[in-house]
Amino acid sequence: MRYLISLLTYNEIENLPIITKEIFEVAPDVDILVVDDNSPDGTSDWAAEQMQTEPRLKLIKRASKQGLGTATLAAMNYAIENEYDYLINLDADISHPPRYIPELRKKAEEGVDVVIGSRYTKGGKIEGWSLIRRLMSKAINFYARTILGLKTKDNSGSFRCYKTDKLKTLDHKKIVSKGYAFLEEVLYRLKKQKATFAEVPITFVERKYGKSKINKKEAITALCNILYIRIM
Ligand SMILES: Nc1nc2c(ncn2[C@@H]2O[C@H](COP(=O)(O)OP(=O)(O)O)[C@@H](O)[C@H]2O)c(=O)[nH]1
Ligand SMILES: [Mg+2]
Repeated sequence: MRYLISLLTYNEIENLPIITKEIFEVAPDVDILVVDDNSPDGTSDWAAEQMQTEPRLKLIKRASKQGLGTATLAAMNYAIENEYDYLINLDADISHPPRYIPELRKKAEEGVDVVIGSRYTKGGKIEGWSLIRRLMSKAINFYARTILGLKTKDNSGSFRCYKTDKLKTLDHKKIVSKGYAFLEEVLYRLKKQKATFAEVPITFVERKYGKSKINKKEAITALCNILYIRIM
């Protein structure tokens, strides 16, 4: 089975070298695709230089910051065009420990279309979040589950393994979310395509280096998008 691991990056220069090394340690047979939005900190320069000696590393460099949703779509298209069997996405900030990759793969190869590395299934944990951040994340998940009718517990995290054949059934023109709501929207659209889902517990660790890219405006846009997806 051919696996593509995607890492979406915007200013992740401290994290990218560490996470790529950790991924290749637990999964030496995969390729890693970095989708970088012209990070001012030179994240893509690091990737471009590494690629000269590391053929498993691939790079899509986009002209400007265009959002997590469109970056994920770029990775999905790359996986389809280059005939990978599965696409696994992790946040590049090392919040999603690569040691769980083998468990996601195992579950996927049992025949599940979408395997979620989940903070909210039994055994899942979060390290380094304040009470308020936990409550906000829980509230967003409750909101998305209620509005979109999702049965899965962690719908706002991006640590997932998708079967590429299932991704081919998505109509990209229908996807409205450019930013963070993409995570919920893609589950909703895959559910409509009769995809099967499973959750594998993970311990999420808040980033040590760099800054989160979500801000108030992005968060509000995401909430509005979720509602819009349901009523349109
Ligand atoms: N290419 C790209 N990556 C992004 C964008 N927004 C966020 N990311 C990346 O997506 C991942 C998750 O973002 P992060 O800021 O950690 O969000 P949080 O974990 O919800 O606080 C990180 O690897 C970011 O660098 C974007 O607009 N473009
Ligand atoms: Mg993060």
